[in-house]
Amino acid sequence: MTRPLGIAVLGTGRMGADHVRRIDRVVSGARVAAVADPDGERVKEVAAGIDGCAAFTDPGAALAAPGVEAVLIASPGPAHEEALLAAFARGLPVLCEKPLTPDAAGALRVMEAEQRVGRRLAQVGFMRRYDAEYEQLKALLDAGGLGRPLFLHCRHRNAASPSFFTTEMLINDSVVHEVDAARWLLGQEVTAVTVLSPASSSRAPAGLRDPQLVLLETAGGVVVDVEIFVNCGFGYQVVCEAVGESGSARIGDGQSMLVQSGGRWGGEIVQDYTVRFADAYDRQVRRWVEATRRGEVTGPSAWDGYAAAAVSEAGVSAQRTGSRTPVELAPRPAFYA
Ligand code: ISE
Repeated sequence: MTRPLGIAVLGTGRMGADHVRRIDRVVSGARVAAVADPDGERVKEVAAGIDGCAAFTDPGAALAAPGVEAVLIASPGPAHEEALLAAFARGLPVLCEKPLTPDAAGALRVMEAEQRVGRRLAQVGFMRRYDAEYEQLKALLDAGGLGRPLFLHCRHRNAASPSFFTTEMLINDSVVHEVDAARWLLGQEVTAVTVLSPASSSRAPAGLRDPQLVLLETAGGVVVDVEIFVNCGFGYQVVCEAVGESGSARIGDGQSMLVQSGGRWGGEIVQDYTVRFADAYDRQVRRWVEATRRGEVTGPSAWDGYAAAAVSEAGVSAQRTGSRTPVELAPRPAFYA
């Protein structure tokens, strides 16, 4: 293929608009052929200035638009299943923002539909797998550099949560990243989840239980603790320390310029995930475009999306009951081996 890959972007909110900009200006070999969003004004604004980009309020119309050969789904999680099934029906490869679906049953239906097509079409947007520091930590663990892993200590902090954020979303929208990162880094499934909630921060909007401590247990006996704090106020931080039998390694401390002046020293804390993970998002979309042009799917699969959704479901139940909750995972189909 010599001409650019025509992509339809579904959802032009914050992430969708960022992906449109990325495909249009950063990634070569691809172009935005269509965009769709229920907000008619917004979608027109996002399409304006992009050559040959059609704007729709109906996602189905965007998939059917001339020149569309692949789809990037960046609409809210509850809209993903319908969009994935519509893309599969047209045989279109998809990069779907996380979560694949908010619930495990929906993710199972997505896997079944993909298997009916008979070839892999979906990649899930777990972009941390494309972050340089995460890649380094994965390489170290895979090479046995820390010995057998025992713990992952994770911190995931957002400056502030959006107005629509719910207590459940702390798990299925935020901690879902640590769930995928833990599965990927360790090569092990998560088997049980426990959630502890301290008294909520006074910065948390009314009704939101924030922060929380989420404990994941894995099949190989690793314990992963995640502090999730989505209204920490001071910036965006994602830290992961792996502890093994022969050492530890930590990523995410941020390496901004160190300034010493006026009797003080310090640097800047990034405020946002689109900044902290900008390179990872670029690399993710670039590799997806390259693989799609070769007719391949190389990134996290619908199985990874399903496994993360199953852990999230156990996590939300653990939030409600306060009890340690086993993860119910269907057997992995050979299709996703
Ligand atoms: C958001 O959707 C993301 O994916 C961010 O990476 C995460 O930090 C944030 O908590 C989520 O709401």
